[in-house]
Amino acid sequence: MEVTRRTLLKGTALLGGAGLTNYLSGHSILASSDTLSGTHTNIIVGSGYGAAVAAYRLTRRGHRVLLIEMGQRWEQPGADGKVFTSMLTPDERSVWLGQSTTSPVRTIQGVPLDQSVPYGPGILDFKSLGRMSVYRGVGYGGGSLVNGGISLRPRQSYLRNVLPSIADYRFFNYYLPTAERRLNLNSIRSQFFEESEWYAFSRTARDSAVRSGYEATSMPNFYDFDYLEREAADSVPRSALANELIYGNNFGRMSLPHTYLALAEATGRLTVRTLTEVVSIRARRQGGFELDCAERDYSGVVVSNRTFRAKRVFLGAGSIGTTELLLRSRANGGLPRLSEEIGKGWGPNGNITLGRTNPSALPTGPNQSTISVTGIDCRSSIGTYNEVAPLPLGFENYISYYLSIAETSERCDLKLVDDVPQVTWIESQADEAVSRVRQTFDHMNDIEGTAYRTDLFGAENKIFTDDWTYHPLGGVIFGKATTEKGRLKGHESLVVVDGSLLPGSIGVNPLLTITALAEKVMDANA
Ligand code: FAE
Repeated sequence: MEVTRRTLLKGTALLGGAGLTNYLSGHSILASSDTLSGTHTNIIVGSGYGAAVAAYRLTRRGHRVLLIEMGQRWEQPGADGKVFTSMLTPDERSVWLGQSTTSPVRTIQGVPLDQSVPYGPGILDFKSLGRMSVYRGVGYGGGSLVNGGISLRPRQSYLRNVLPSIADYRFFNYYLPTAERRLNLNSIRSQFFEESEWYAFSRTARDSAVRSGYEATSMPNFYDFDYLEREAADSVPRSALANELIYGNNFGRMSLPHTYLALAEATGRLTVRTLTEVVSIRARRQGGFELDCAERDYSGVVVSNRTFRAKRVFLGAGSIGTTELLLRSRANGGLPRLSEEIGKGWGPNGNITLGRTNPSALPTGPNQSTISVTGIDCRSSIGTYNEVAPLPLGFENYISYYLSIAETSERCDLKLVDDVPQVTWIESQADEAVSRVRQTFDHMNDIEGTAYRTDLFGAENKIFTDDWTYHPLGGVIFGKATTEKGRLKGHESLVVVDGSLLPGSIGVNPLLTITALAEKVMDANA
């Protein structure tokens, strides 16, 4: 019989949990030639964009690396034969340590979309931080497992504004193109886009934008568009065309385990330890660090604690994960020399969502691909970038749904309150972003004779969501909390590589900028 995660899980229950789960969580390391004893030269925390770049660059330079990731390695199929669930049928694989989904669109015509799920270490985390909440991917591959794959360059003029020290010729002409190449970006074929029933929703929104005098552009992605075309032709199993996205894609998604991390593993120098959360870091008097970790089993329960030693640590746990870890390690005396800058410069990247109702002459189609390909670029006029997002409900709903990213100067602090991460963000800090987005779509509604949807975001007839983000940024700002090499001031053998380095607004979806900045940081540290 093939041993899968799920048959092992069953076994875990039979054995009463601990023995087998210890075997499971240690499995990847036992299989490797590396050793747990002694001091590791390099430990990477997390496995999202920044961490994957660090793993790739270090291993390619001949360094051995231990990578510690708090989520699962998503490889083994469940009882339904699939590794990931669709958005319509979530289960214990879908939500990180929770018992209900938190859908970005809460209701349609008063009908709630959230569903109960069994508790487990699933792939998508929804975390309330006070007046702002965040979504984040959890697992080997981080955000690349769940995100929309939209990979855009920031405007140089805006980056110069928010983080001038990186917005130079080399960043735009070397680091961004390098990241684009290594992420395997591609774009939809225009003839397929114009003809496919799966992109009627995008064409309708594109045409409204053009009639409104806005620029509509095609957005690059790491989802494989050749595969997507074959999905449409029914010659391969469907994924983007089968409602798969925010809980993972079973096919087509060229996530980090297929690109950067695959190349790092191919060197034989990368050891991966999953279901292991780094909870605190301590500087050792004799140099190097100790990382205190909690190990979970596949039911999400912490089954053991373990400490690893490293000479150098690369922090890639994301804006929330890395900042939380550093704040805790400073507070408990583990990293006493960290600067007061830790936790500052945080923001939700101006994320606002909204829907518009189209007239019946402008259908959006019952069949919608989950991969967004059209962006409405109003950055140089209004300071918004608006991606046309799908609402794949399986019936004609005439809704154009958007995730807008508004340029904004609002920032706040990320703090630990009773050891729980909280932001000091207050509601009025979203006003600038909402006002830019309202300007963008009031004009479109005027031109099109259309109206906003009031039934998508809960009971209060809310038109814009301004209280959650897919794009948490900041907390460890490059050049402020770190040196210009990404090394933490006060503890320079700790190197930060993730989205915490970027101040809370970059005007566009962040994954490409995070990857490019990690390439720059690793140039100085590999
Ligand atoms: P990230 O990718 O979040 O990886 C951090 C990793 O660290 C995760 O795997 C965590 O499980 C792990 N971790 C955290 N704490 C610990 C700890 N204490 N110990 C061990 N491991 C830990 O970090 N961005 C775009 O540019 N385009 C999009 O289309 C897009 N769509 C999105 C859609 C969704 C639903 C979501 C949630 C995000 C989306 N994003 C998008 C945002 C993007 O995925 C995010 O900015 C990057 O993934 C952040 O990269 P980092 O390297 O900072």
